[in-house]
Order: sequence, then C-alpha cells, then structure tokens
Amino acid sequence: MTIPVIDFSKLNGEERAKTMAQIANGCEEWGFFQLVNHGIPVDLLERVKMVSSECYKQEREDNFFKNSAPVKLLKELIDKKSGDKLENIDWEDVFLLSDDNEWPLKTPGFKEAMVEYRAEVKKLSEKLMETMDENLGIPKGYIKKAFNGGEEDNAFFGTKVSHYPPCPHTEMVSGLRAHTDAGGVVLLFQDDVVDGLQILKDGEWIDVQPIPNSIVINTGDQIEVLSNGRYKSVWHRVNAKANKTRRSIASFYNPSYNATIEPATQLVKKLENEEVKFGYPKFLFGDYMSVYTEQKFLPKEPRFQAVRTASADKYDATS
Ligand SMILES: O=C(O)CCC(=O)C(=O)O
Ligand SMILES: [Fe+2]
Repeated sequence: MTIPVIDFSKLNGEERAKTMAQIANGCEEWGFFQLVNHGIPVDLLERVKMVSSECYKQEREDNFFKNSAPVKLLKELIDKKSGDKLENIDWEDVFLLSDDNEWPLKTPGFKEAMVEYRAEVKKLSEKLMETMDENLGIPKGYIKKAFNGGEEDNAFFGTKVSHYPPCPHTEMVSGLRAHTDAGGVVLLFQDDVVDGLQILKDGEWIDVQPIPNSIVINTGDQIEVLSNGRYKSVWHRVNAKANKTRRSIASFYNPSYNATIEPATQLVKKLENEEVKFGYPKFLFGDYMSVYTEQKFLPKEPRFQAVRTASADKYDATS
C-alpha cells in the first residue's frame, strides 16, 4: 500500500475536477498524499538539498555525535545493558527557520536558497488550502483567514530542517516518535532515497515512499477541528536507520497563536447540548500549543478535551 500521488499541475486544465477529487480523497481517506508537478522549480529544490546537506555536515553533524542528548542517553542505556528502550527522545538533528529567528550562517548559499524555497512552499500551501476550502464547501480563503486570525499575514509559517543520522541501535530509539501534527498544513520535502517516514493507516504502519522532488502533504489537528472531523490528522513516525542519514524539510502553515480555531459554521449541523459537549472545541491556537507541547506524543482526543476545559471561561461552550 502506498499513499496517493497527485499531479498538481492538472489542477489548471481539463482534469481539474478529477484532481480536486484526488485531493479530497487524499485529505479524507489518508491525511497524507504526495504532490508531483507542484510548481516549485526543480533547480531550486536541487539547491535546497545541496545547502541543507552541506549545512548539516559543516555545522551540525559533529555536534550531534559529540554532544547531543540522544547520543549521550543511548550510550548510557547501552552501558546499563538493561534491555530498555529510549522512550523520551528522538534520534534527530533539527533546527527551525522562521521569519524572525536566527538561521545557520556559515554555509554559502544556505540563506538565499531557503528564503526562496520558503516563499515557494508558502505559495503552494495557500493554493492547497484553497483546494481544501472548495472541497469542503466553505468560502474561498476561509482556512487562510481563520489561521491568520482575520488579519493579513499573521499566520505562522515555519520550516523545520531535520536530519536523522545513522543510528547504531535502531531497535532502541525512534527517529521521531509517533504523533499527529498540531497545526494546519504540512509540506514535507523528504529525502530522495532514504525512507523512514511511516503513517498509520487502518491499524497498519505504511511507508511514505520517497519520490525525488515531490512534496508530501499532510494535515494537522487544526484542519481536523476546522473541518469538523472530515480531514483527520493522521499518526506518523520516523524510523531510525542503521547506515544512512535521512534529510527532511517540513514546512508548517499554522494558525497564529492568537487565532481562534473552531469548526467552520457551514460544516456544523445544529447540535444538541450533549453533542456540543463531545464535538470539537473552540479555542485560541496558543492555548492548544500549551497543551500540545506537553502531550505531543499522546493521542489527540485528550488534547482537545484539555483545551476545551482551559478555554471554558473564554468561550461559552454551548453557544
Ligand atoms: O521527518 C519527517 O519525515 C517527518 C517530520 C514530522 O513528522 C514533523 O516534523 O512533524
Ligand atoms: Fe509530524
């Protein structure tokens, strides 16, 4: 079984309806799909691969193996010979690029390529959200507007550059523990050849097959809430590999911390009070993130419950 692969360029031609249906199916039945011909220039993608690998080698790799927490903790565990696994840490090197944080500086061309890439992938995420608006039957621009809290360009757009270094004991630690994503839409530029990402589909872990220069799309908890459960966020994880380094660059289009998230009114039938209690909550995304930070690797339902309780005095839950 493999996740759907969708030719995004067909959205503009005769096959628009079919492509929209494929995207709807990807969102509803899978929560994950891959886009090919997505419009991000291949030469830019090639530069992004080059500068991120270079940056990892020059500025990160040494430190990972000499000083990082997962390396130290794994070594301690091996010395103990207890047969335990490392449950609370991931075998990854990761840093975040946003509009207002510090970026790695030493790798020539890194900043230029990543600024360009982030602009392209942000454009793609906005196009994609419009296809979701249309498929859900909500007004064009609804998701973007909700995530921006009604203001222009207020959403959070972050790019997480990850490397999963070779691991001497893949049975003792995960590359990235299973989770659903907190935010909106995630656009992942994964390694051309080294696999490792898996999603949980009908109770089974299946590989997200690498396709060079494709972009893997998945939706987070906020799209689940906004779509009133039509587009469910899906569990995924990364397995550590023994002999290879895997690169992945995940860009997140997330709500701003002060955006209010709730199911779109068009998607909510008039509910009885009891049902309202068990439906999706209404909350500030910042409040959700306070819960998520503590509970990222746990099921999402208790997170929705916790943020409902935390928000009860801000919003009347029955209105
Ligand atoms: O590295 C990957 O392939 C997935 C990363 C991921 O799931 C995340 O950053 O939330
Ligand atoms: Fe994720």
